[in-house]
This record gives sequence, structure tokens and C-alpha cells, in this order.
Amino acid sequence: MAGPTHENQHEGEPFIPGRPAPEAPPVEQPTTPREPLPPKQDQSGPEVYSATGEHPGSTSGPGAGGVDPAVRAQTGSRLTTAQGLRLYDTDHSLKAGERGPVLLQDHHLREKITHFDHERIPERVVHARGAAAHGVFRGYGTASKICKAAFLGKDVETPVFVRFSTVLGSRGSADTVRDTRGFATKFYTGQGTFDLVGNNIPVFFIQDAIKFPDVIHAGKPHPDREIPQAQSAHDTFWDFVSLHTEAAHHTIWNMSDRGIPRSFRMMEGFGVHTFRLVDEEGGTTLVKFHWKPKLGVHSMTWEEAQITNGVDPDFHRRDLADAIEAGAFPEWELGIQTFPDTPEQTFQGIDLLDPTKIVPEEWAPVQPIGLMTLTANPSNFFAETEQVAFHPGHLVPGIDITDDPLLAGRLFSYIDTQITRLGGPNFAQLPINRPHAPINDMTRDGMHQTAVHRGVAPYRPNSLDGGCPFLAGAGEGAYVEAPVTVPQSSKVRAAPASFSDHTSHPRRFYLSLSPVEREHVIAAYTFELSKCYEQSIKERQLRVLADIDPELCAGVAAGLGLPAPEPSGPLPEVEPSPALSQLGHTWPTDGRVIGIVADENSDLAALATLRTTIGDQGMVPLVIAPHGGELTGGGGSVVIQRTFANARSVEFDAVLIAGAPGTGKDAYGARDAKAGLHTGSGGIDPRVLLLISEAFRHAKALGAWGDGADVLAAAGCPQDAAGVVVADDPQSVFERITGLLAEHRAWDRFPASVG
Ligand code: HDD
Repeated sequence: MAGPTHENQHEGEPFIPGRPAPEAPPVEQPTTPREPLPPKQDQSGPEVYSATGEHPGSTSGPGAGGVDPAVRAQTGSRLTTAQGLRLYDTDHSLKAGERGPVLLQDHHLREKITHFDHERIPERVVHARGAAAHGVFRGYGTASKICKAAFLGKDVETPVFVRFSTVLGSRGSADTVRDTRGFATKFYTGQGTFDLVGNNIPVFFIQDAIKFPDVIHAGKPHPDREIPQAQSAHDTFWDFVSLHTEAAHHTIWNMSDRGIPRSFRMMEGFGVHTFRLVDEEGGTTLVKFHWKPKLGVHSMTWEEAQITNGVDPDFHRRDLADAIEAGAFPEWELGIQTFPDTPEQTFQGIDLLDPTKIVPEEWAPVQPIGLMTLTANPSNFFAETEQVAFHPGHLVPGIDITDDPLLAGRLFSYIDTQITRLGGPNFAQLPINRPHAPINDMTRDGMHQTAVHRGVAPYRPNSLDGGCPFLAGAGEGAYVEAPVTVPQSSKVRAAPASFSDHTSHPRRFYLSLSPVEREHVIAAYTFELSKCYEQSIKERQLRVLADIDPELCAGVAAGLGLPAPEPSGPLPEVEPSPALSQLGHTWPTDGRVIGIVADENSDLAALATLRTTIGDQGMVPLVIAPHGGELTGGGGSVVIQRTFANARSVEFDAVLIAGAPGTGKDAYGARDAKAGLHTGSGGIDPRVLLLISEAFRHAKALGAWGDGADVLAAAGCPQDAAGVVVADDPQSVFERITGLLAEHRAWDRFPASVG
């Protein structure tokens, strides 16, 4: 054993005999103990939010500027056990001699490993994969006439926490799979927490919650081999939806571009069910909630989504966090469609209690009632994103439920699931779940109880606690259910006749899309069904499609190499709803990512100026070069963000090629081979050609100046193709590219064959 020397003595600590000689610390590790750095703004813990509405990103007020020491990871300069005992070594187990057996008496080893063994909790049974952010909601006051909820009042600011998710995949699955996205918002209002637990698709697979285990069992991986992960392209999913035609509407949304969003920031959100708003006088209005993203609704192409799953499985999570960190705060307007609360609860023949139906926005416009801005990333994924517990039954005065049978089951399921997932009934005490309204309940004890309740009488009525707590009246903010009349009827396990129309709504959706979007729908059904092994499932699904639209059915049948069946009867007459198409609008270009391929021959001075222009317009310029570090040349130097080895087109909304100054084709041919774009043999680097040709295939804007035009040509992109811009100077290329980005993609590049 090495004898003790003063070299293994930590600064300020006593010498400890027998302690193993320390390893030389890596140079970058600090050597002098110090207090932790002050927390960054976005690291403030949830419990420091003020009940008056200060949100984590705010710079003033009680919630600002600090973190409660109890929620920090490091609270002092010295490592301790969970009991506060200081430690002199945490890297070696206690052994009988350096080469001897480990001793059971090593309490630190046991504590450290035991805690580690229990670090994981069960993932959510659905929506396991997600990402979240803090923010603030500001009411416009426009809903106040029909809803007494205080947080909807004019300029009232309410902290929010929003979690986006996929439905089917496990916690570690890829982000850009074809799936519905969850869009769950927790409003920490002064009257109690309101959760709006919605999706990016306005309808659901089932009309009654009792079928939720069925649809999820069918969508999840097959129970024998546990494949495929996070996919609906498999036999059990299509077996179920082809037999269960009420799923047809949700399924066609999944097969459309809505199933593969470009970003969480570019998704709509929907409350799905019809809710009931209550005004100050007790009057009620039926509503559907909508979130409208300020950046517009955009999607990936299917090939892009698949490549991204491999190249960057965290694409959506990263995109959200990066945007917020860069200060490009995503925003959504909350809107409502309103309907009179009649005894029938229908609107223009549409049953408002049926969650497989929508009301077209042209019939009932979405009226904006507030703005949500996401301003801060979570500080700790587990504590916040993983432990947040949403529940559609978290309501505030002014917002009530309806008799939608899907909602009824949800009102039970969400609390119930947290008991398994979060280990007991006290999950509301977790920092992220704590309401900002004062709590004065009489629930007691249970697993993970962290409150130290005072008093002796957690019951009512009591005299021992002075009769406290007292009940509130509606005038004092109590939640009083709207006294709606419950229909007199006999008990049945049945649905109303209005729930049996399963084709008119998917048909309206299909007919409302532009030709290119319809082509994507056909391609998606074809892809998914081609992954099924059972022929009978494909044939049955074709029969479902025949009843939606013959063109859709024929397209999918042709792709599968099967005959297209005839519809089972006359097709329903429907009016298209143009609002359902994602195309035909222009949108802000904030946060769009522009890749610029360059090498040492490029005009670096012009490139540097272009980068500044792009950044000034709120977009993100990323220089892609043959190597990392910097590009230096006659015109100056430019920092490189990506290399030919790690850049794929999926990351960029547009790709530009920075040519050499004042040159044409001949000059390009004369380029210095070792400078980059060329390979040693004089051809263009194949990774650049792949990048450009993929961007072209995915209908992205492409631009080049100088001899960069030759690279476009070599990658097979005709200069006169839609969305391809060639000009003499970078600034004119960029101006035209900005116009294209506002439309998201160069949709005319591949004229659709349908429609
Ligand atoms: Fe659900 C999670 C959205 C129907 C049972 N659901 C969950 C989440 C979202 C939705 C966004 C993730 C929340 C988070 O980020 O923590 N669910 C919906 C929508 C539905 C819907 C929009 C239909 C309109 N869900 C639904 C039904 C049931 C559930 C019919 C059960 C009867 N959902 C759950 C759950 C989850 C959940 C099992 C899993 C984790 C959790 O609740 O907290 O209880």
C-alpha cells in the first residue's frame, strides 16, 4: 500500500491515512472549491414563480433572479451524502486493501448505488417521448363576455408549462416519426391550475374512452417481438383501424403532412373535445379550443423525416430548445370556435359531442382570445418535463366539460396513471405540478408526502381547527359546475346514431387538400400498408378508402399492386374547408435555417456580409465547409458551423452555394482542387452533391452565385426549376430566397399528378 503523503491531501482537509493516492486531475477541472455559479435565468425552479403571474423568463418581481437553494443541484462547495455528511472520496469503494474485496460496510457505496438503481420511473403509457418549455400566456380579454375565467382577462399574464410529445414511441424513440403530436399546456392561474391537454390533430381515433386500450394496444409495437418502435406502419395498427372505421378521420390526418411536423413551433394544437364556457351570469357557450402558431403550420417531407430519424433523432427537441435559447420565442394564439349551447349540442348537423368530427373554420371562425409565448427551457428534464402531470379535469371557474364520452374516460385516466408513474397520490406537490394558487386541501399522508401539515382536524365539519377551512361561494371563486340538464334515459352501452357517420369528415379533409398534399396522403397510405404482411388487412383498408374517395383508393391500390374496390354506396356530398390545407399562405421566416456551402475559393468577404444580413432578419446562417474551424482566404475569414461530413439537407430550410468572386463556369473548372468543393480527382465532393440533390428533392429553396451555379448543375438541379435562384451576387440571391421561405417550400417543383 502506498504510504500516506501530503500529496493526497485535499486543500483545507485533514490528511486521511490509508486513502488511495489521487489520480492527477484533468487540467480543465477547477482545483479550488467555490460556491456554485449563480443560476442562469432559465434555471429558476418552478416554485419560485410568483403566484401573481411572474414567469421564469421575467426579469422583475418575486420570481426573478434566483433559484431556491432547495431545487439546485449543487448547493455548496463540498460533496456530501444524502444526509449531509462530507465525503473525502467518491470514486473508490471501501476495500480490505487496494486489491482486496469490497466491504459491505461501505455505506456511501450502498447509498450511491441504491439511489442510482431507482433513478428511472415508468415512462408514460402513451406520449412517453416529449419536450417542454416554460412561458407565459396573455389574455386578450376577448373571451371575457362568455367566460369568467380570470386568466382570459385583458392583459392578464399567466405562467405556463407546455409539453409536446409523440404518442406511440418510447422515451428514447426518434422525434420525426409519423404520429400524432401531443400539445399539453398547464396554465398556473391564480384561481387554480387549468390544463388544456390537446393534440396537433383536431379529432381522435375513438369516440368512447373505453376503446383507448384497444387503439393503443394496436398502435404500440407487436407484443411478441416488440417491433416496430414508434410506427403505425404495421399489421396490428392497420388491422384495428380498417375494422374500426370511426378511426378513419384521425388516420387520414396522420397520413397527411400533419403527421410529420417540421417543428413543434410550427404545429397547430387542438383541445379536440367541445368544452363549455360559463360567463359571470351563468350563461354557457360551447367551444372548441385551437392553438394557431405564429410561424404557420409546416411539415417535413416523408423522406426528410426518415433521414432525420437517423441523422438527428432529437430534431424536434433540439429545435425547440435552440430557438428558445436563441431568443426566437415561439408563439401561438389561443382561439375558440363558439357554438350555442342548445339541448341537441350540434352545430349545422355536426354532433359536438363526437370527437371524431370537426366544425370547418369557414362555418365557425376561430376567434383569438390570447397569446402564448414560450420563453425558457426547463432546467432539469426529469424534474420538469418527465414529472409534469397533466389532467383534463384540472379546470378553473368559467371552463366546464361536456358529455363527450371520450372526455369522460380521460377525466378518470390521467389522475390514475400518475399514481403508477409518479409513485403515489402526492404528485401535485412536485415542483412542476404545484399550483400557483394557494392550496388549502384536506388530503393527507400517502407516498412521498412532502408537506408538514399543521392542525389536528383535516376534516369538515370541525371545531378543533376553528372550523377551518371554510367553503367559498361562486362569488368568491369557487368552481361551481354549470347546472346543465342531464337527459332522462335508460342505461345503455350504445352510441347515438349521429356517431355512425365515419366517412364524410375524412372525405372533406381529403378534398380540402391541395394536389401535392393529396399526393403525400396517397404515398403515406401506400408506404404504411406496404409494411403490412397480411394481404387481407391491405384489402380491407382499401375498402375503407374507397368509401372516402375513389382517387385516394385508386392511388393507394396502384402503389400496392392491388385492384381498387368500388365504394360500398354513394359518396357523401361534402363542401371542402380550405383552412385544412397547409399551403397557399405566406408566413414569417423567423428561425429558418440557411446552409451556405463554401470553401477557400468562395468570396469570403461577401459571405461574411451575407451571414450578418441573414442573422439580422432573424434567420440562422450555418456555413458548411470541407473542414471545421475557419475558412480563410484573400477576402477575409469566416467561422464554419458544419462540415461536409456532418451536414445533411434535412437540417436546412434553404441551401446556398457561395461561389468565387466574379467568376463563371471556366473559373470554377480551374479551382484549386485541395481547397474543398472538389475531390482530389477534380470532381465535386459527393457529399456536397448529395446535400444539394436531397434539398432539391425535398423542394427546398436553393441558391448560388458566381461559379456556385456549376455545383447546382452537377447535382442535377436545373437553374430554371421552381425555387432555384442563381444571381451574380449573394444579396440578390438571398432576397429571392426569403420570398420562397415564406411559402415554406418550392411546391411547384414537382407538379402533383393527382387533382
Ligand atoms: Fe391522453 C397522455 C392527449 C385521449 C389517457 N394524452 C396524454 C398526453 C396528451 C394527451 C397530450 C401527454 C401529456 C403529457 O405531456 O404529459 N389524450 C390526448 C388527447 C386525447 C386523449 C388529445 C383525445 C382527445 N388519453 C385519451 C384517452 C385516454 C387517455 C381516451 C384514456 C382513457 N393520456 C392518457 C394517459 C396519459 C395520456 C394514459 C399518459 C400519461 C399521462 O396521461 O399523464 O392517462
